Amino acid sequence: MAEADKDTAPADAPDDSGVKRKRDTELIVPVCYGTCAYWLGKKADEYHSHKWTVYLREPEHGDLSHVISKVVFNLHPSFKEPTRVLEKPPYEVTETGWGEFEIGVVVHFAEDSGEKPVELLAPLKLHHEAEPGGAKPEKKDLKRPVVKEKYEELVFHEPAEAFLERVKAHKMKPAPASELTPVLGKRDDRDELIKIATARKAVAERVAVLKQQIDVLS
Ligand code: SLL
Repeated sequence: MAEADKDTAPADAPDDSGVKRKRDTELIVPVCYGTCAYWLGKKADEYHSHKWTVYLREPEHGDLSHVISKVVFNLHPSFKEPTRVLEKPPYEVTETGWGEFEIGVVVHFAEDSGEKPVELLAPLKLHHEAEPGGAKPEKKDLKRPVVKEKYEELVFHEPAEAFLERVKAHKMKPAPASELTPVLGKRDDRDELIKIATARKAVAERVAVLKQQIDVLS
């Protein structure tokens, strides 16, 4: 260990649950989640006008099963068995329906993280929105998928040491492909997301170093 800490608690001491945590450190895991919907056209009926998928993924389509133990999607109660549990990637649920609603996306983490689950909300979008000031969506637009995706960073503040070491040493493999992979792979904001993720990671690392320097000075 580098040097003794000036706080009363010894550095990297186990917390109440007995998990040894890495002080002054943040582990950031970026994810994208959202919905992708298609109008069923001729196949549409009153209660099934759209086919949609709700998903959570790694921005570069990597496999996050070393961090995530399961993802629970909470659908609207009008669906049969609305609680859907996905224990491995692709973390996706595909359904058909008629209406929009908010889907709860509860992310559970690997046992050794000692972290509580996190709930995200994915608003299901079935219809193209008219661009502000732009033309109304045309008939041909109905065939294009409606993708509503959000970018989020899962931030593990003072992560469990064993978890951190395991995640750092892990070589990410690609997630299994799904019907969504080609649709989302083509999205033009993908490059932008990767740039944001890389920049934020660099900022977080810099902040961690600065915090350490402040601790040494104080
Ligand atoms: C709305 N608050 O009124 C929303 C509810 C519910 C959508 C939307 C069920 C499909 C099925 C379905 O699409 N529910 O029964 O298979 O717009």
